[in-house]
Formats: sequence, structure tokens, C-alpha cells
Amino acid sequence: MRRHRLCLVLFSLVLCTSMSAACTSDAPENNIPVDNNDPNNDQNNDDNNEPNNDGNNDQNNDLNNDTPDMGVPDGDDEPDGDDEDPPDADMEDEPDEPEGPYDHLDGLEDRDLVAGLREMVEDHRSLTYGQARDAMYGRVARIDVIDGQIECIYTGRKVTADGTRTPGNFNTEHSWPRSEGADMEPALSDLHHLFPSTSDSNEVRATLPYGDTSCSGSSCDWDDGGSEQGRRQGGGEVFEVRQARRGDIARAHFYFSVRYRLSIEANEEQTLRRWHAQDPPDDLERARNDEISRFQRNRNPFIDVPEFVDRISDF
Ligand SMILES: [Ca+2]
Repeated sequence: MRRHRLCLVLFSLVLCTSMSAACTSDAPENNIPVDNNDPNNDQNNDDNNEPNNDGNNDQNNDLNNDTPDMGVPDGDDEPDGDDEDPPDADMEDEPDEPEGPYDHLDGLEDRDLVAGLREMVEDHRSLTYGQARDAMYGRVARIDVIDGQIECIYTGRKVTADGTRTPGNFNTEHSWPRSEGADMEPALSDLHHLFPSTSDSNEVRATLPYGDTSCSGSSCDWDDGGSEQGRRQGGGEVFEVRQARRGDIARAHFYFSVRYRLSIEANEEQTLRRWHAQDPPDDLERARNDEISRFQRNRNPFIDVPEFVDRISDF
């Protein structure tokens, strides 16, 4: 058996040697791409297609021909690193969290906070007084028209908007009195302190400071819809704003004080701080702030961040 098997092996060897071409063609190595049999050839061939092999001529070739060696990295390609900047920039943009508009004021108080807020609100886009009233009551822009109605800041009375600047018996209240710093532009037409009011309540308030009256309802010199005019405890005449809108008035005053560098008298400020706490911003007030910012490109920060009031000890 052994001799027989050995003969068979020898026979196979002889047969295979005589047919070497057929034997090697079946070898698995022949599946490897031809290029790899001679790795230097292609590079040399590519280079040989060019007039010279030095870098300078590569550059000339790139400049003069429309078929540069795209896939071959060389020193000349390095300046193309500029092309990689945009993806890098994008990568840097992506992780950036959106910065809140007031983030840079974190930790600031009193004068520093006032200065930071003033920087944000001053230099707003000033409207004319006519434009301001059109923005409030106009047919197109309607900051203060809700469901076709305009509501008095003081009395809560309503009138149907008619597109005029003095709808019904309404006119425009300067909550910071004109004679005390709001008679010139841009303060005159600054929407953040303008409110619709009945002409009656507007006249009664006149230039009175805001404050809590010692009277109540009909015992006051005047009252309508929860607002009152009378004497404050142990003091002079004041105008008390109804519960639902007293915070709006307080925040308008804080804004005006910061924006126009005007101080608020101590008694009045004390009242306004209380009103601010009693009537925090609601959706309507925030929506009004949004609307106003569309027109004059600044916001009332005390509506956005009510806590700012507590970080300012004296307006
Ligand atoms: Ca309110």
C-alpha cells in the first residue's frame, strides 16, 4: 500500500510540473489585484506621465492642466487645508448651547445690573407718537387690540377698535408722566410705558404718583373698576391701580427709570415693588412685550426676568 501511495504522489508531482501554468493559474494568489504584484510601478508610471517628478512641476501641472493628481497627497495640497476649516467651524458651532439674552448679567446687582440692562434697552428704534399709537390701536399693527377690543389699563373698560388713534372715549396714557421726563422723544413714544386708557381715568391720574390709597371704593375721591384716587395713609394724593394691572405699571416704571436714568421717589418705589410682587407677569403682558420688541427692538427686562427687581436696591 505504501509503495503504491508513493507512486501516486510522484506521478502527481511530475504531472503538475509539466503543466505548471495550469497549476499556478488555480492558485489563490492570482486573485490579488495585479497592481500589488508591483506596487512601485503605478506610482512610477503616474510620475512618468508628468514631465518631471519634482514638486515644482507638480504645481505647474496642477495649475496648467485640468487633470491634477487628485488622489495623490503631496506638499502642494497642504494649502487646501483651508478647505477643511468650514467643517471644523461647523463642529464648533454644534456644541454651542444657545445663550440666553441675559446670561451675561448673572451675578450682577445694583449699579452694575442697571448699567448692563440699560446697555440692552437704550438706543431702541424710536417711533413717532403717531406711529406708536398706530402700533397700539391701528388696523394693521394692533398691540393692544384683542378680539377687536381695547381695554383700559386702569378701569378694565373696553372699547371696540376703530383703527383711529383715539378709539371711542379712549386715549393714550403715559404712565411715566410727560411733564416728569416723558415729553420728548424717544421717551414720549416709548411703547413700554404707554397704555390705552379711558380719557376720564387718564385725567384723574394726571401726574399723581402711584400709591395705595387709605380710602376704599366709593369713599375715595374717584374709583372705577378697582382703581382709586385718594390720599395715601398719612400722605398726599396718590393713584392706586387695580389689582390685575398694577404689576404692569410697576414694571413699566422700572424700565423707564433704567432706560432714561430717572429715579423713582422712595414712597412710590416702595409701593411699586409691592405691586410688582402682587401682580407678576402673565401671558398677556409677556405677549405685549414681544409685540413691542417687534416695533422698537428692545424689551422690558423686568417682564422677562422679574427677579431683576430684587437685585436692584434703588431705582
Ligand atoms: Ca398684570
